[in-house]
Amino acid sequence: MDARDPGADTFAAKLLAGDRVTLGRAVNAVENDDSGAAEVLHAMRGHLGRAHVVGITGAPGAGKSTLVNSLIHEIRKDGKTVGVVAVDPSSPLTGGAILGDRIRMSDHSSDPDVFIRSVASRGHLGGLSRTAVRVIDVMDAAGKDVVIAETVGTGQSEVEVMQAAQTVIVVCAPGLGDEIQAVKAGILEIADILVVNRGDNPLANRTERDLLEAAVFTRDDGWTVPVRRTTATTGEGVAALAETIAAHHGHLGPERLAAGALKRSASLVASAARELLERRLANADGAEMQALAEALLTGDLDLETAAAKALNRIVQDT
Ligand SMILES: Nc1nc2c(ncn2[C@@H]2O[C@H](COP(=O)(O)OP(=O)(O)O)[C@@H](O)[C@H]2O)c(=O)[nH]1
Ligand SMILES: [Mg+2]
Repeated sequence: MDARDPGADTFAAKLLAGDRVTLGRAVNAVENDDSGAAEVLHAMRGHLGRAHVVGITGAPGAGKSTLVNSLIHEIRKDGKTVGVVAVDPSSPLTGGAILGDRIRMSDHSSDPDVFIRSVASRGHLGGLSRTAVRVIDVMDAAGKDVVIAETVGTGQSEVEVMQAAQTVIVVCAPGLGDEIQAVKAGILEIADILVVNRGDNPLANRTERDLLEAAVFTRDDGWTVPVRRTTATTGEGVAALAETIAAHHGHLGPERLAAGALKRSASLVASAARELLERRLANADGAEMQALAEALLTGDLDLETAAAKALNRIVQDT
């Protein structure tokens, strides 16, 4: 950017231009929900919804991080830029698994067009999924063409992160014995693409067959969920997977891609509204709140009515 451009040096301009240091700072601000977060959200306005958001989920040890590392190679061959958000709810303090993720994706640590960030459960007041989705948003606004979110496919927060993805990949691995459990748990239902990783394992054929029998179906929108086999450690099958991801992107088309971005935008609005409400509640008129509390105690009001009245009050105060 031209140094004489008055906007060139601003935080927002640097973020939107994909400046690495600024992107790192923006992600920190969003993660810590500190005073800089509002500036980041403001800067992102009008710049969301360009990235293809790809979710990768599956049991621990299935090879997701290794697969992401291989996938980045393929995506970079097309000249596209990549952001990765690795979500780990299981490592609150030590960050052991997170460290592992970083090592497995370390091929790309010197590539300026690849930005990788791990999000652990430590210290996220607003919830892990909200933080992760916001980090996805920041990477999108910073111009990453593809944003990959890796989660361990179990808890509610991971499901929420996958809902923010436009293409969901469920990774299974032979020998973990969880394919059928995954079907039962409904996790395969969210898959747009199924992957049998550890393709070098002798049991991979069997897993592939099981999945083809248990899980392949054609969606209402005409997409037949494919099963791809990969060996993440060698990269075998990963080019075909990258093509399948691109094919799903093409299948979605602009309207449904936009709908995915709209969903993330809606989640931003909802969480901002929740924060606003809590702040207002904390600052609400003491006497009025006390009157409602007394009415509840005496039985003049039931709890729901009292809450509705409190809500009305703080909304009127705008
Ligand atoms: N043999 C083999 N090992 C793999 C493959 N993919 C991953 N691994 C290994 O499996 C372990 C767990 O991989 P990781 O990517 O951390 O799994 P994640 O927990 O799903 O992210 C690591 O030691 C990887 O090197 C594969 O395709 N074949
Ligand atoms: Mg991992």
